[in-house]
Amino acid sequence: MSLQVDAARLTHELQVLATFSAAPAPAVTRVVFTEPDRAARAYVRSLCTAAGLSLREDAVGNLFARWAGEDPSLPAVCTGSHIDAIPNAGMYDGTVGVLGALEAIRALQATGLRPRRSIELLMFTSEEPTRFGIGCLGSRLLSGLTDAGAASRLRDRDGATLDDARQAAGFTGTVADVALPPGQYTAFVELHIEQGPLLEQRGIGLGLVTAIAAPASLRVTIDGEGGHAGAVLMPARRDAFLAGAEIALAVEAAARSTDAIDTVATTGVCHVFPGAVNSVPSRCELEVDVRDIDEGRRDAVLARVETACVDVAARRRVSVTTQVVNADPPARCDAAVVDALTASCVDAGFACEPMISRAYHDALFMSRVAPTGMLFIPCRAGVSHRPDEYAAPEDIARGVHVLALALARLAS
Ligand code: HGY
Ligand code: MN
Ligand code: MN
Ligand code: MN
Repeated sequence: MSLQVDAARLTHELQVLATFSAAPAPAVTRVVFTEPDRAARAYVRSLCTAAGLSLREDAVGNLFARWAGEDPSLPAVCTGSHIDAIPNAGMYDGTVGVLGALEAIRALQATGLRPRRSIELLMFTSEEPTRFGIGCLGSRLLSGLTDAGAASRLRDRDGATLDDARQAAGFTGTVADVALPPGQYTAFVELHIEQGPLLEQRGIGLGLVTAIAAPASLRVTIDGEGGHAGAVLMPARRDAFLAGAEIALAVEAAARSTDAIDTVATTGVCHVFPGAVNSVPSRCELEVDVRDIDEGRRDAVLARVETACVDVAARRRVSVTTQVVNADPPARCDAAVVDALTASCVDAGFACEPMISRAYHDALFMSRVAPTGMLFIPCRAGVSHRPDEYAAPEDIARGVHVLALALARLAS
């Protein structure tokens, strides 16, 4: 199959998409349902429409763009990723798997291929935890892991509910209808930047993901006693932030305690109240992210953090409450899908190697409802979730080329 990936067009589209941001370039901030997200969604919809795909969106903004196959009654092959971005992020995380998948479809269309099965591009809503505190909200709901009741209890920092936010963005359907019917797809493949340094270090252009690490996140709320920074003497203080600081250090110690390089933990969010330089913090809220490819080891870290919270609470005479927001199992990718990706790399004459994903992805949840695989491309120095995140056009084009061959193979 003489496949032509239009790398220049794709590079341009990624650059246009990056302009829909709440932060100045080169940073990208695109939080779900905010104005930049809504403008970005409209742009992606316009590109999918121009490619002749039939579009639909569900109640939480998952976008489905379908290229009808010869037999539309057959379960489709699905590919996709996300376009939302955490604050001060880069322009390739997720977007390569959305616009790259669109380019793969366009390249296949240009060959005159008519796939037996339909091929559907799925752009997942709210993959990042930024607004509602939990990652992969769209794919969790699609997989049925999160139900409408749990989703209705989600709030952002302004107290807005998921329903408030989605309806304001024009998504007015019923969240209970989001879950995919069984057997909707025969395969799901996500193209994504590695978000790590291994491919670049090894000089390999393509990574075949065999497993996706098990993510967990914890919310820690510390309540002490505030007061005047000048008047409250040190022995009398019950400083909520300092208790939080000890807990954050305990998070780091817990991750290091496993002696396994695959265990990671981060206290990425810290809110201090009332947040005045001359007021002793009365409350501190932490959000903690813990991951490992071994679920038991990950859970042992969570347990150590909980124990540290009890210890700090007693020693510092503060109250500490914890809430596990999510603690998901790791995912193993489907051997047949990995084989299809491997065969496509071989057909195209590209080197590839198996690897694990330390980042989580929508594929982690799609693996619950469809045989799933992921294809990684290198990103410079492994940097991601930073404005200097970068993937070279030739690496992106190579990933799109292999994705296209794999989609054609899976849809035949
Ligand atoms: O955090 C993650 O692993 C993903 O990039 N949201
Ligand atoms: Mn991300
Ligand atoms: Mn991502
Ligand atoms: Mn992802």
